[in-house]
Amino acid sequence: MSSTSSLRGPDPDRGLAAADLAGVRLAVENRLAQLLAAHPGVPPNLQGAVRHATLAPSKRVRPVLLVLIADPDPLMEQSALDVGCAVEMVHTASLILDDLPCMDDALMRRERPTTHLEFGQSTAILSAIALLTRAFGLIAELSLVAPQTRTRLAAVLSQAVGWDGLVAGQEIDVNGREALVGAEQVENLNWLKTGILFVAAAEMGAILAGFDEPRIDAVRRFARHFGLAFQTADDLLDRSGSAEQAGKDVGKDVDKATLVSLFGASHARLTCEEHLARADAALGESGVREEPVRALMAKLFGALPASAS
Ligand code: GRG
Repeated sequence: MSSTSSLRGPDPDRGLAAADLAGVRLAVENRLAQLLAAHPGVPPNLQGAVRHATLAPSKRVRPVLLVLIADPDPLMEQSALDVGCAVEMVHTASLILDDLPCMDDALMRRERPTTHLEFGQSTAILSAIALLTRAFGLIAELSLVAPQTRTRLAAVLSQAVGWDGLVAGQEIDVNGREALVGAEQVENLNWLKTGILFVAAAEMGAILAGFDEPRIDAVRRFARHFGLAFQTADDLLDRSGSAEQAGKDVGKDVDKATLVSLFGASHARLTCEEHLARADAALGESGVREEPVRALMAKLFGALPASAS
């Protein structure tokens, strides 16, 4: 792999955690760009749409989390990065589909016009299918990972995306929001739309790291609370942030049932903080190297949008 793939930070003087976080994120960006480089046989419009959606500015939370938990030795760096990129491809596919006129009808995503606005709806849908398919191909092709581990990774990702996972969350979001009445139902939607892919990413990192079941269970609990906090913060941003700050349309959820619209921003903020505290406790139990993961959480939640009600 190229020298840009090093997981060590570019500036060791900035301290190990900060350096690791920056280094992992850079390595993910570089690997994604390599994986989506020009390829014979791919129609230019389709390639353009895939690159437009995937290589746009993103926090890369899921792959970074996966690689931090996998904490790979130099031999396993590329495998961990590829699994992280597979999760990022699935996430990007979900964003492309979510933005379509028949779903959220969004104009801006990742600081760019949405993929269907730039490339048309048919190419946008096809680019999502291409990303989703490539994600599982990447996992199948991990030559340094044992076949049974590859199968396990693919199963974890497939279960997170499928008709009782991410897809179920989207179905409820698009066609069943009116029926959501209480906090429990809204949190279940947050779990399906966001938490489930966070847990899959974290679990895949733990599998690569060779954790035993109790540690994997702690990693799952950590990522579940992390993901629920993340979705709640996203809802707060939708309510009180700006499009520039978010890099995407805001105010899309004002008429939808969210913790913010049902119970107010102060309550949502409190819920977010509770999830973060629980995530932190589970992280401690998991035996994962805590410093870089805490640095990631601080980066994401350090500036939670102020209460708006
Ligand atoms: C078949 C992959 C697939 C999906 C079908 C469309 C769909 C089902 C699901 C959409 C789920 C969705 C859009 C959830 C929102 C999750 C969320 C919080 C997105 C924003 O994530 P960030 O902030 O975005 O990590 P960046 O741009 O930083 O990556």
